Amino acid sequence: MVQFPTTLLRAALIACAVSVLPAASGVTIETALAHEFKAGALTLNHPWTRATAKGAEMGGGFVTIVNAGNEADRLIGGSFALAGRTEVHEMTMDGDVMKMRQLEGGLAIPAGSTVELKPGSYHLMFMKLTAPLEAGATVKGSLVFEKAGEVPVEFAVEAISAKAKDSKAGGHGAMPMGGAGMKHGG
Ligand SMILES: [Cu+2]
Repeated sequence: MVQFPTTLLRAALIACAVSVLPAASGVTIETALAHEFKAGALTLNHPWTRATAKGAEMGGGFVTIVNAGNEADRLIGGSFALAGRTEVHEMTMDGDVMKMRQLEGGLAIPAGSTVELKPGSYHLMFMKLTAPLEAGATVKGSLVFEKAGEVPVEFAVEAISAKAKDSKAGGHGAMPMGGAGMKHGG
């Protein structure tokens, strides 16, 4: 009869739990909330953000950008009516630590490509929020491109628990910003 020490078993269970990787798939888009904005060859699908807890200072902005043209562009910034400042960010996992950094040169939107800004990945970072974001609301803002210029959009505010299907990490809203385990650069 073979018996595993319980500590070993427990370690194995924990290893299993943390090794569950997010499945690769697109962002869930609620049909009822689907909306899009166009600027030349660019289509901005379903800009959205997440409701925030009272006192939250930051939020994440997400959108799918389709470049149907044959010229590359770059997302270099944005704006959000309820934020003091908006930056283009990248989130990566370093082991089990989430790291975010500002993409100083912007985010490349190659010709004929689709680029997703989604939780756990590229996102707009809304800094210095001036009011809590309430689910169900829409908030005016914009995306700024190197070539297409500033494109006005409206961000749908989704539930605080809303996340892309493929993002176990959750990113903004799921975790207190700047909390333990998260390093925020810049
Ligand atoms: Cu960020």
